[in-house]
Amino acid sequence: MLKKGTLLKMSELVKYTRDGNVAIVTIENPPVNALSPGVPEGILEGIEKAGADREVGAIVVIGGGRTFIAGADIKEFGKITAGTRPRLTLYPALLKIEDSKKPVVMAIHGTAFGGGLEVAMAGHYRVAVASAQVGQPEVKLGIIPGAGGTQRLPRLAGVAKAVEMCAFGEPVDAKTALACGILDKIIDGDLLQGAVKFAREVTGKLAYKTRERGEKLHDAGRNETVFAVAREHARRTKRGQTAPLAAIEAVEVATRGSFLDGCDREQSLFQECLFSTQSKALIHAFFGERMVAKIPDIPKDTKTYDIKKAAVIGAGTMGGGIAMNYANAGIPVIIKETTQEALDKGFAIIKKNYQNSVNKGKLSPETMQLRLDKVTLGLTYGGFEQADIIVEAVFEGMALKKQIFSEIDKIAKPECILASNTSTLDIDEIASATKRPQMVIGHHFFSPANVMKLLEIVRGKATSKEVIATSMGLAKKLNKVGVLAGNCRGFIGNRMIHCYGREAQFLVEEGATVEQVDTALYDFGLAMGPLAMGDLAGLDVGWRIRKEFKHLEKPGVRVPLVADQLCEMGRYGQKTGAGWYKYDQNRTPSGDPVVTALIEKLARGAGIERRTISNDEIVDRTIYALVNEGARILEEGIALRAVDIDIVYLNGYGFPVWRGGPMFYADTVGLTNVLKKIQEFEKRHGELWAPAPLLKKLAEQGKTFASFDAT
Ligand code: 3H9
Repeated sequence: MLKKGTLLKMSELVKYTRDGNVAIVTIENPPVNALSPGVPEGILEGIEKAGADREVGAIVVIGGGRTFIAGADIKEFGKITAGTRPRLTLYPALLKIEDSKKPVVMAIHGTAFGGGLEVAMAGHYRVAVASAQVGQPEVKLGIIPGAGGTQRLPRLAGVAKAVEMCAFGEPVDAKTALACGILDKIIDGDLLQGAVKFAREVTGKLAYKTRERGEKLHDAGRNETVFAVAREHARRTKRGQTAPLAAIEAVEVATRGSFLDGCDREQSLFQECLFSTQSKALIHAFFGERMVAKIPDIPKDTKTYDIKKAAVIGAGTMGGGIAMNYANAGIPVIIKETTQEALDKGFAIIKKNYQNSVNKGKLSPETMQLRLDKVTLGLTYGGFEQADIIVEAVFEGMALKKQIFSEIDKIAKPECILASNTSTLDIDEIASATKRPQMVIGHHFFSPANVMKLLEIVRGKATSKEVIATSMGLAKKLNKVGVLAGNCRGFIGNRMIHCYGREAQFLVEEGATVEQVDTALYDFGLAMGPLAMGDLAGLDVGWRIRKEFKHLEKPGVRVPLVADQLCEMGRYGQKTGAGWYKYDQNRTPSGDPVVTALIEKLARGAGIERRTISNDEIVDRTIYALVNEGARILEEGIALRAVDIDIVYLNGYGFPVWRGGPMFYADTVGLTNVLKKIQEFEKRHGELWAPAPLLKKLAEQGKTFASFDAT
C-alpha cells in the first residue's frame, strides 16, 4: 500500500496522491483552478488511474489553493470563436467521471462555479466547507452551462432552483446548497480530512449517478408556472439578453426528455450563445472590470495609506450617498454642512435610504443601526484632523471648491487624502489651493452614490502614486469599480455624456419628440433615455456647469437651446415636478405640451429645419457622439484603454452590458462603418462632428479599439 500523501505526478495542473485506500485528485491551476486545457483531462486521468488501482476504494477531487474550480477558462472562449482552438471537451469527460465504478467525492471550498459546479455534479457525492459557494454564472458571460449543468442541476436541486441558478447566475451558499440537494454534507474543520473520511464511509456502497436521478424533475403543473415566471422575470430584469432565455429552455428540455436529449439541446444552445456578439461583449466586460485595476506606471506593490476614518463635506444627495459608502464598508465618517437644517435633511435621507433597504429585506435593522452609528454630523471641521481621507461634495463651482480645499489643507493631517467629488472641474486648479497637490485627487461618484458601482478616480498632474494606489484599493473596499481618468473637463464619463446629451437635444430641436429620443435609446438597451436621465439627475446640475464654462464656448458653433430655457422656467426635472417631462406625485412622467411648444419656438427662432427623424438616426447620432469623443479621450491618454471607457459607461451610465460599452459596440459595428456615418454627420451638421483622428486612423487601417488596447 502507498504511504499517505505519496505523490504520483500526472501533469503540472492536476496531481494524484493517495491517502491509504482513498485516491486524491488535486487541481493546481492558480489563481482560480479554471478548467484550462489539460485540467479536465488531468482530472479524468486521475479518476481512471484510481479506477485501475485495486487498492483504491474511493476518490476525492479537491482544488489546491484558494478555491475548488471557478469554471471553464474564460480566456479560451475567444480562441474557440476565433477558430484557433477546438470545442471544449468537458462534457464527454464528465460522463466518464460519472461512470466511475468507485465513488467520487467532490470536496469544495471557495467557489464551484460554472464548469466547476458541473464537474462537482458529475461526482457521486459533494461535500463542502461552510464558506463555499456554488453557482452557474454562465449567463453573466452571455452563455449557458455547456457541460450538462442545465441537465444535472435540476436533477439534484429541483427545477425551480436550477432555473433560478442557470438563468440568473447568482451563486448560492453552502447552507442553501445542502438544503436543496446540491451538497451532501458540510464539513467542519479540515476539508481534505473530512472528505477522505466521508469517502471511506461510502466506499463499497452503491453510488448514484446524477444523470440517472429523475425524482425531482417531473411536476408538470408546477414546472409550467416556474418556466413562465422565470421567462417573464428574465425579460424584465435581463432586458435584451438572450442567454437567460436559452438557459430556461435548456432546463425545460431536462423535464421533457432523456438526459442525453437534454444535453444535445444544451450543447447547441451553448454554441449559439458562445458565438453571439452578446457573449463577446459580456466577456469583454468581465475581463475589463479586472483590467481597469491595472495601471501601467503604478506597480502592485506601491505603498498605500490605511483609510480608517473618513470625512465628507456636504450632506446633499452626493455627500450623503458617499458617506453611506464609507459607513457600509465599516469606516467611520463625519459629515459637515453649513447649516443644521441641511445636516438634518441630509441625515434624514440617509436614514430613509437604509430604511428602504430594510423594508425590502435587503438589510437587517441591526445592520442599519450599526451603519448609522458610523456616521457623525458636524457644522465645523471638528474631527477632520483625524481623517485619513476628506471628500468634498459641494456644488460644482471652482471658487467654492478652492476655498474649501484651502481650508482643509490647514487642518488635515499631512498624510490625509484630499478628494473632490467634482464631475467636471480641473483637479489641478483645485489642488493649487493647497500646499500638497500630491495628496489631491478626484473621486467622482455617480448618482445615487450609494447604489452606482462606478468611481471615476481623477489623477492630477501632481497626484502621487500612493494616493492613486490607495484610491484604487479603496474603490474595491467601497464595493465600487474604480477607473482611473486623466484630468480634463468632464474626465471620461461626463466629457462623453456632454456630446451624447448635446445630440439628444439637437434631435428634438430638429423634429424628434422627447419621448421618441428616450424610447429609441431605451430600446437600444440603455437603462433610461438621455432626457429622462437629465430629469432624474437634475437639469440644474448641467446648467450650473454650462454657466461655469460659458466663456469657453466657440462663437458660431451650435449649442443646445432647450435645457437652459427649461431651467430658466424652474423646470429642474423630477425634483421640481417638471423638466423635459411633467411628473405626478409618484414621479410618473408624461409628455408636456409646454415643452413641445418651447422646442418648436426655439427651433423656429434659430432657423432649424424640422423633419421626421428615424429611431436609427437617434441611436447613431447619440451613440456615435459618445464613440467619437471616446476616441479623442483615448488618444489624449485621458483613458488608459478603450476598455476603461467601456467600464465607465457600463457602471456609471446604464449602458447595456451585453453591448460591451460604447467602444466595444463601435468595434462590433466596424470602425469603417462608424467613420462613414460620422463623416455624413459632419457634412450635414458641421465641425462638432469632425472625426477623431484616432478613429480615422484605426478605421483606415482596418483595426479596432480593442487592437489599440492590445498594443
Ligand atoms: C463556464 O464555466 C462554462 C461551463 O459551462 C463549461 C462549458 C464547457 N477563467 O475575479 P478575480 C481570473 S464559464 C479565466 O480578480 P476574486 C481573473 O481574470 C465560467 N480566468 O478574483 C483574474 O485574473 P487577473 C463560469 C479567470 O477572488 C484572476 O482570475 N465561471 C476565471 O475577486 C482572479 O480573479 C465564472 O463565470 C475563469 N473562469 O473572484 C466565474 N475566473 O488576476 C468567473 C477568474 O489576471 N470568476 N479568472 O486579473 C469569478 O466570478 C471570480 O473570478 C471568482 C474569484 C469569484 C472566481
